[in-house]
Amino acid sequence: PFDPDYDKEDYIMSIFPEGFLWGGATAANQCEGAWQADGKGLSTVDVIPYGPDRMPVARGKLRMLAPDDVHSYPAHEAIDMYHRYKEDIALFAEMGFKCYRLSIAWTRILPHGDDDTPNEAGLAFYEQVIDECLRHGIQPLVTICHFDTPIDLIKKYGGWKDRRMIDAYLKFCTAIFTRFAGKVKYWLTFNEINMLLHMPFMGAGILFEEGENETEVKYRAAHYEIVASAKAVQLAHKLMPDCMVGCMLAAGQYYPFTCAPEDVYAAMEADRDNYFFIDAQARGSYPVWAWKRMERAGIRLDCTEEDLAEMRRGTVDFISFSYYSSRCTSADPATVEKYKKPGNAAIMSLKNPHLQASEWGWQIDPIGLRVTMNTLYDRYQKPLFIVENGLGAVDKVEPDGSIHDPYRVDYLRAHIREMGKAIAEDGLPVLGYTMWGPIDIVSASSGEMKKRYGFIYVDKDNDGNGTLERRRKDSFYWYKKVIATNGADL
Ligand code: BGP
Repeated sequence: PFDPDYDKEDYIMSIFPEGFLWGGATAANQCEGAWQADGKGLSTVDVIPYGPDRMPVARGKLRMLAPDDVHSYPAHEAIDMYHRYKEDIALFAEMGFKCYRLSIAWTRILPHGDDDTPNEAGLAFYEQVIDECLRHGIQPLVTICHFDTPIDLIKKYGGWKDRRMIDAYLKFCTAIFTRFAGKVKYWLTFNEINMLLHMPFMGAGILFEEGENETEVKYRAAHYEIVASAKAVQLAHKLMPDCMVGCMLAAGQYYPFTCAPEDVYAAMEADRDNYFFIDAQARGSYPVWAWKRMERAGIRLDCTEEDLAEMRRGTVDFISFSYYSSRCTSADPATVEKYKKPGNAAIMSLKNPHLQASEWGWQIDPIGLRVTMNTLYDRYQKPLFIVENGLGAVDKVEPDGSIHDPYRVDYLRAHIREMGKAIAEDGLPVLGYTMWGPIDIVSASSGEMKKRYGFIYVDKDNDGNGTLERRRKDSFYWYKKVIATNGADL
């Protein structure tokens, strides 16, 4: 399935370190299904509908809170990994995975978000999944919160608008750290914490009230998540001495649309919107320009001296991030108007005329991954972990059942090559690479099954039809070879 003319002389000694954590990443709400099984409570992602209302709800512009608001739709059952995780993890093991990034659904553990007694069925489920990984020699990398704030905490506190979320989050952390100590070595506190700015409801359970200063609401919530992250890091190190805890950013360097100084400054400022969160989590304080920005915007954080002390004490051990593409911006309104991307991309970016795009308009820039890695390392001087990278595409099942996805191999090969250069030529310390969506799962932004990322095809369409049967795509065998040669044979 890969290029038969591949010149074996290109074989180079692997440039990836021994023990490099090759694998794949999913999120509970996008793969498990069983969205109300065994005591699980409702969370934000359960009430974000499929179709045209999806993004307005994700952005907190449209309310969808009560269960009877929620019309069951295909994404709810996802790919039923709740019952099929043994088969799926065995397929990951067949590819040779060293690491599997999964998230723990908050409301499987604390159905109401801050229950005093955890839901044993939820703990038991994730214990089975984690044990299955370990049985196959696969390191679990657990995302504590992946876009699934409990609905009952939105009703009780207004989600992350309220400081009391910090204690609820730490209750959740205590339950899972206590149960999985010694089994899970790698943890992430919040998935794509910066998405809170762009999709406040999906990212932090925020619903705006009439007349609220939306920017102030978002930055106050960001502060509470940052303090919660710092306290979780300290708690993790206390309960699981040999663990490593990372932050997680939706990354992608901003390029200036031209070399005009105004564009260069605009790109720097746009990057800072997102680095704001990681500066706080990795350095343990807000950069001076962040205070000046908030002052100018009339934003008052609810930030105490104790909060700042917690932030200093609770800095992360590594920087993890998702990378799908670089971004682009301009200071010129006419340029923005002309090149602004259509559709519902969560993070603003102009169309870069030098790049091709996927069917969903996500532009493809492998060199941008190397640029982003170097920027992140220069800024934080901590090990990196790429925990999402992949290509969403429409795959076709041939009459003989085979699925040829050279476009996915091309995308991943090009990005792994650039990651390799960042390691071998730039010398960056990188812990691992868990590409996004090793198995077809529900798209977060579109709620579709049609946007497939996987090495493993799942027979289910946007309308929920299908047998859920799993099939190996050509890329399955390619990635197996990549891992077997520790990245030497791409
Ligand atoms: C990131 C999320 C993942 C995943 C990924 C792919 O923002 O962390 O959950 O969804 O995007 O995006 P999509 O699923 O929208 O194609």
